[in-house]
Amino acid sequence: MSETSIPEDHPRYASLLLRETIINGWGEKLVATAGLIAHGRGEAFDYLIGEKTGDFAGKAIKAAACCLLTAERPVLSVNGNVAALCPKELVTLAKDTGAALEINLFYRSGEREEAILDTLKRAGAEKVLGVGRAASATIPELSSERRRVDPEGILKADVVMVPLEDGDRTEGLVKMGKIVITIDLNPLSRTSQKSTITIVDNVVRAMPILIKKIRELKSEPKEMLKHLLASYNNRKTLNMSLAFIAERLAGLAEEKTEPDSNAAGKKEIE
Ligand code: PTJ
Repeated sequence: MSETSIPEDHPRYASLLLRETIINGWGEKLVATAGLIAHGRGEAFDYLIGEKTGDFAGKAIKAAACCLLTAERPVLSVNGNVAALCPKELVTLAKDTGAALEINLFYRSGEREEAILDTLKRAGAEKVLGVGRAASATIPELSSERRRVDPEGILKADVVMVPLEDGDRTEGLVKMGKIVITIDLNPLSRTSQKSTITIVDNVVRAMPILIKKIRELKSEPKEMLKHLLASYNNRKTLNMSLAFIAERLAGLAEEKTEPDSNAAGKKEIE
């Protein structure tokens, strides 16, 4: 499917490779056409945070690990982009936490459901909820296809992880009394703002760190994990991410005005 091969010495190799993964996912019908646009938006925000996992994301990842480890019925909601970018990590996370995997799509079609199901199975998933008629329950107040959920999964869940999501359902789930964890590069998105725990990071960087954190904390007493979770403040974390971006950009703008950053001997253009 890929139209070009990316040379390994390209300065943007990692980012371009990820873009190819999304394009290939679109070719295989996993990713919605709008998923390509969503990815581009993510790339822009990744530039702003310096394409690295910040401390703000680290704090949210720790809270998410505590939350998933103490949940009674956790569910990982899977859309096209996340299925294309990190299917193996989704399956590992589900196995390590006992969470169910449920396909939930904004642009739902039988063809996409099947393609995502196939990808998850190839990545080692044994059971996947939300496929076909199984998505027979409804999230109140939602009119999009996202309203269709599995009565055995998201409907009954106490904690739902919705990586790379659109805002409506996050609000709907929170109104239903559920704890919502998201991974979203845009700290200003409605999903980021409305979620209980927001990991402002690229899903491909955050997922392996989350898995590692869960393995680290797994043997800790549940009471201790609940205590850690209670001390977490998502507003503070979101503010940290915004302050980080603002300071980083201010620093970069400063660099450009250093006199020695001009070519030697050239006069600055007024
Ligand atoms: O597969 P479907 O049908 O369920 O549709 C999935 C998409 C992503 C198309 C749908 O949920 C959508 O339209 O989402 P939005 O409203 O575009 O929001 C996606 C959010 O994810 C944006 O805030 C992006 O900045 C962010 N994002 C994009 N790529 C990444 C990301 N966040 C983390 N990691 C990424 N790789």
